[in-house]
Amino acid sequence: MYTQAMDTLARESGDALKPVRSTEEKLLEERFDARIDAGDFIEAKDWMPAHYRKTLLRQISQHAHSEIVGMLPEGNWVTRAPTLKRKLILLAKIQDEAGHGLYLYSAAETLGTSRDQMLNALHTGKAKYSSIFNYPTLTWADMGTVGWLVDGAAIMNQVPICRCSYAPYARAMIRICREESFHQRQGFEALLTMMQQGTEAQRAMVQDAVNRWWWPCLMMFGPPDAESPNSAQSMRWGIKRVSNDELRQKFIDATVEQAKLLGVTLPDPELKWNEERQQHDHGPIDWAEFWAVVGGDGPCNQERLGARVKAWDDGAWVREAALAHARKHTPQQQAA
Ligand code: FAQ
Repeated sequence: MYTQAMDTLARESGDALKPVRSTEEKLLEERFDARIDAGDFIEAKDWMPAHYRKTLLRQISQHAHSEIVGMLPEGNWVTRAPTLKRKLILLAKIQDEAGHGLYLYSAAETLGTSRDQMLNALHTGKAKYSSIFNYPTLTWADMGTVGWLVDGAAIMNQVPICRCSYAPYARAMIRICREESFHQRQGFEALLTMMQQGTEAQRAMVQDAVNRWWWPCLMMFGPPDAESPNSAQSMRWGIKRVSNDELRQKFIDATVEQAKLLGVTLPDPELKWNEERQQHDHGPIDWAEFWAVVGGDGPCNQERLGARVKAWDDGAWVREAALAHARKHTPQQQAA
């Protein structure tokens, strides 16, 4: 399910493998490409190439997994929020993220896979989720920084997906982006409060959190365009509208100004405005760290996956009870 392999392959010259397609399929694909070129949205019941379906399933399910794994680093702080107001905001944010996971799993289900299959892929380590959630949240300032930077990066990436060619995904993203916007603002506001009304120690805590989250946030956008195997086809199909590097650059340019307002320093000595490009230059990103985290070797990968698997196992009785309840209320049962 998560590979990009085509189902029907024929060996041609040398070792190259090419999909076998009937004339009818070729026609359908031409019609599909024309719809994409015309900017049409594709609905669940429309014909679509198998590879388009697989690419969407991969991206939407990874996105759904990211939302529910993303609840864990924040859940860590619910019992330690400094005031009742902050605790309520944090709880609401975490609940929103559960909701985003549900919209996204529902959108992925329209492509013909079950939620159980997707969750099984997550629990067995076959499916990915965003690298960012494999970093620890060490202090209360991390909660503000996750809101400001992680949600900020998420919005930058997700706004263009509101125009994704697959309509159920695009519709889910519209609501998600509205809520992410609130998440980003509450994070910025929490940090601003600490920077403007806090003690010297609290300001240092904010700077330390920004130092730890900055580079992993830049990695959230994915590998550089030249090393992104999925980008070209996803852009062709209108699944992705803006490239990894372009989104990363837009995020940097927007965040530099916000950092000035906050009074924090972004931890990159090479970050500077380039008058000619009208964009900021930045220092090199440690892609070896990114791939290690994506490959399962980040600071919290085992803890995060372990927590998800435990939640699934501990919830078995709830699922069984819900099924038993649903069976009791089926029309056949009521008639008996
Ligand atoms: N982490 O060829 P590309 C959030 C993988 S939600 C892990 O460029 P693509 C809300 C990629 O899957 C955050 N893996 O791939 C929140 C591929 O592997 P595959 C999640 C990554 O798909 C906030 C390989 O590298 N957002 O934060 C990452 O064209 C706060 C090659 O990469 C989304 O999922 C990564 N960062 O572009 C919640 C948005 N980057 O699958 C709680 C939707 C790349 O071939 C608290 N997704 N990889 O084995 C996307 O826009 C795209 O999927 C990209 C990757 C841009 C993430």
